[in-house]
Amino acid sequence: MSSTHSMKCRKCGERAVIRMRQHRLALCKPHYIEWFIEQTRHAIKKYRMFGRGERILVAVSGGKDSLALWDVLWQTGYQADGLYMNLGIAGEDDYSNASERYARDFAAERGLTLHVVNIRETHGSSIPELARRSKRAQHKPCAVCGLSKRHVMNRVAREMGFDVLATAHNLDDEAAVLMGNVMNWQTEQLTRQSPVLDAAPGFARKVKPFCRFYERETAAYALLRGIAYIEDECPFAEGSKQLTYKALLNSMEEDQPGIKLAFYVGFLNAKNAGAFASLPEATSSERLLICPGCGQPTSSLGLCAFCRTIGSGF
Ligand code: Q46
Ligand code: ZN
Ligand code: ZN
Repeated sequence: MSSTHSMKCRKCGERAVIRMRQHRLALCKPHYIEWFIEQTRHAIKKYRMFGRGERILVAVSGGKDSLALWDVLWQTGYQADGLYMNLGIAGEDDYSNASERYARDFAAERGLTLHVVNIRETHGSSIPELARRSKRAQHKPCAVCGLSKRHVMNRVAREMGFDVLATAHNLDDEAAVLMGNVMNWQTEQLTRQSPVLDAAPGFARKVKPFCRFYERETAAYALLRGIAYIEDECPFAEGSKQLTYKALLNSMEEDQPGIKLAFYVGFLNAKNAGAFASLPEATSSERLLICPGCGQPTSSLGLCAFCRTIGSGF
């Protein structure tokens, strides 16, 4: 971590391994790990994400954020299984298979249960193949990928009786999505962007316990805990709008430490105070329409976006 050699841990005075300008806080390794876990617990309570008795399914990609999240939940004694979705993305480094190995090794080392869904084995086609066949997404599989991941997560959580679906979106992710929603005035998405999303009956609630962590903080946690994770990004992430927004927010953060957190938390507070309450789409839960193709909740009449794009035979 940068410029920490002379920094001392605020708690014990030992050498600090990380300095967080946005929190005016420097910490040594054990106190950083302690702080990180405590902050996660705080977010879980503050946003009423889940309780001790609930069964949690963590979506793991083999990357640092999701493995860090699973690690924290495991350490804090929550009942959390993992779900790895092999999307069949090859790239130079055999991206999907390589990341699956990281997820499997992580689970095996800790004696945790990992559920694996291989999209091609289960459904006959990989994500890039599905995208090639769909009219909308021939060049960029991300739209098809997002729809498919959501669909599979919902299905597995429902079939296996999980109460909660946890994803490891961090503050950088959430702030970039927020910026995209604001730039395009996507009011429906704005009303639905939340650390907790209640679901239709029979489906799992969606939660993001890391939504207030800077990406740098989750990376530091993974590193300090010695978690082995895939460092490559999905080859299709390159050139995405999300990355553009992330870069913009990071350059603002350079000048104004804390601006990213203020942007996101300010939005949540405004929403909480009813700033979006008059919008027709305002709801904290998914709509109760059910897709006749797959039986999952949808906001449209008739087939859901997934079934319309991929076909209900998927
Ligand atoms: S995995 Fe899928 Fe992402 Fe890769 S194809 Fe795009 S959406 S970039 S999070
Ligand atoms: Zn310390
Ligand atoms: Zn459907």
